[in-house]
Order: sequence, then C-alpha cells, then structure tokens
Amino acid sequence: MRPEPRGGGSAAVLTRPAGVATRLGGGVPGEVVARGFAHVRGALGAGERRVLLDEAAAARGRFLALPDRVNGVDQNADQLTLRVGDPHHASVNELAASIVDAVAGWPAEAAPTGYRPTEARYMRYTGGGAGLGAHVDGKFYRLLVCVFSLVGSARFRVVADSSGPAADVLVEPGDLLLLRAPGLGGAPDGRRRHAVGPPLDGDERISLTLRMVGGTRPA
Ligand SMILES: O=C(O)CCC(=O)C(=O)O
Repeated sequence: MRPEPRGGGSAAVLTRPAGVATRLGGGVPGEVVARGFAHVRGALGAGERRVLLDEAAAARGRFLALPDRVNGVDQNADQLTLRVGDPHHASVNELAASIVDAVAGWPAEAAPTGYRPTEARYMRYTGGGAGLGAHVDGKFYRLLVCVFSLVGSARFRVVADSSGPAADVLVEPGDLLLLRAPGLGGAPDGRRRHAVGPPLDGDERISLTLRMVGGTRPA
C-alpha cells in the first residue's frame, strides 16, 4: 500500500497565504486570459504546504487510485477529492477564500466574476511511471482551475492548439499553475490540453487543485 502524505495530524489551520495575496496580480490575469495558463512561483510557503499536507493526512485511507485509463488518457495517481466548505478541511477552505480574494482585484476584462471554488482534489504521484496523459478538464468546471504543488517537482506540459503554443513548465513546491476554464474572459471554452509527468526529485509529488462546478455559465 502506498504511504499516506507525510504529516502528523496537526490541528493548525492555514491563514490567508501571503504569496497568494501578492503574486496573483501584475501580468498574471492577462496571461491566463490570453494564453490559457499562468505559472505563479512561490504562492505557498513551506509552513503553509505543511498545514495542508497534515490536514490531508488526517483524512487517512481516503486516497483512491485513479483508473489506469479514462477516455484514452493514461492516469497513474491517487486522488482525494473533497467539497470546499467541508469543516474537516478548514485549511483548504482558507486557501479557496484566499484565491477568491486575490482574483477579486483582477481587471474587468480578466475578472472571473462569481468565482468560488467548490471542489478540491489532492493528487499523489508515486514513482517514475506516475503522471497524467494529455487531457482537458471537464467542461463543467468554470472560470479557473488552480493547481498548487505541495510536494515534489514535475514537468507540466501544455499542448499546442489554436489557443497558443506548447509550453513545458517545471512546477516546484509552492508553485501555482492557473488554467483557464469555460467562462473566463467571456470565452465559451478556452481550456488548454495539458499533461503532468512523474516526480523529478524523489519518489513522490503531491498537488492540490481547486475547481468550481456550476455558477457562472459561459454565454
Ligand atoms: O497535479 C497536477 O499538477 C495536475 C493535475 C491535473 O492536470 C488534473 O488533475 O487535471
């Protein structure tokens, strides 16, 4: 059986991460709207990541292996999905609130109006064969997808399409990868196809992704 995420079940709760508050401005909103993704380095500090990992560890046994292949996409990872608002995941709720605060300051043409993450998913990648093949996220997710890297590094690959060229991003602990989802900037779709590779600097990588289901619908 694969190990649970490292952590000791501390009761500490995340307070609004400074990096999320300060690093999501500048050129980031324009980049997500224009390119379909943006890479924000250092959005979470080590202590903040630790609190989120400890909270996930307290949900012991609820990580489930993804099916090996879905709709032609290879998957090798375990996932723990929860509802934003779950009282057992107070730090995830704080993280979601910090994103809502940060994007509230975005300029009108990029503003993800009504954005409220509703779903959080920890992903755990173990060993050299781990990762996700090229895929797009479900169309029912709205406005923004926020992928925080908590443990380990990996190559995050964005596939070339009519929205933009290919990109190969090294995501490291604390980084946030923002992806455009339907409705952002008024676009009916705008999702970028992407893939993630195996852990690069050890045997394990853990990410935490926030998504919004429902709410604002594209025109
Ligand atoms: O874990 C990651 O870095 C990416 C996750 C992802 O692409 C997904 O869940 O669709």
